[in-house]
Amino acid sequence: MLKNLSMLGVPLDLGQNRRGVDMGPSAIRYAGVLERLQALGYQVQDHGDLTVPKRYDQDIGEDLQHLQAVVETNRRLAKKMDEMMSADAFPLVFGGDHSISIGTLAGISQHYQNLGVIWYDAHGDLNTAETSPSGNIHGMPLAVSLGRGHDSLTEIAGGLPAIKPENVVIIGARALDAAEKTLIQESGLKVFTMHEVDRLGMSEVMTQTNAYLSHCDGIHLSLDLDGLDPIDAPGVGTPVVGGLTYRESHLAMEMLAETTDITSCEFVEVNPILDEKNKTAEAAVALIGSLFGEKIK
Ligand code: 6HN
Ligand code: MN
Ligand code: MN
Ligand code: MN
Repeated sequence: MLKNLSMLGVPLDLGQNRRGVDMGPSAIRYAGVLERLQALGYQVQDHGDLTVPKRYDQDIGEDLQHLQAVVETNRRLAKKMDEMMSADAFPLVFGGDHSISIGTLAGISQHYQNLGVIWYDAHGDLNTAETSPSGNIHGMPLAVSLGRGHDSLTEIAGGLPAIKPENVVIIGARALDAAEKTLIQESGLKVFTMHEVDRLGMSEVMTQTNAYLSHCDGIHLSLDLDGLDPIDAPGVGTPVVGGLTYRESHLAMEMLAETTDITSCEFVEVNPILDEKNKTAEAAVALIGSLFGEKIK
């Protein structure tokens, strides 16, 4: 892994409708992410937080809520990611809600032929305006990155899909909408639902994930904290019971550190207003520690 890291916060909360996730980057910084990475020997350049527009009253929209603000933020984020990649630093991004993946993947994917994506999440985030039960764009970023969705969202990656379906692995899914299940079947996305995690164990899931993505020339980890069980990560806007434990998640990060060459990552959906004493931000920072090579001995 590169020893130079570029850290960026994206305090966007308009991809969903619970306030507070815009404070995610602060909570993660407060939980000591910088010190943790420096102690591991990394040079970290903190780019601060991307400026995010306020809610536009005229931009509510029913099937694509706050579309204009989400598009504007992700356009600028894609540009920023591109700059960070060109400076040869490993990009580490903090959300904000998961709609920011539209911009991170749009910017990063330009630098690879075959970017792999590990989507660690309770959800598939595979909705479009037509299938979404909520109109919340944070339920759509994986679909958009695969080239499906409203033009103003897919155009952020230049009109071509940022990623290919055969380069995606979803881990921890347990709340898939009907249309998301159909899309998974049709496009052949690799999914380790909680059922598979239970049957195989996290160790085998990570071994198979590594083998599945071995042809990729870069691998982005998109970790939604709601992939974890709400007992371990209560500070999220869309919690789903029956999730990945803190220990399973640690093992996943440790195995990525040992065998899978992750080339960029983001930690999203930390909402300190819904949290218990910054527990979720602290879980995120502990997982970041493991991902970047922290060991028990
Ligand atoms: N997230 N599938 C639901 C929706 O509204 O589309 C929930 C999405 C949650 C998205 O947690 O990033
Ligand atoms: Mn999310
Ligand atoms: Mn989720
Ligand atoms: Mn998500």
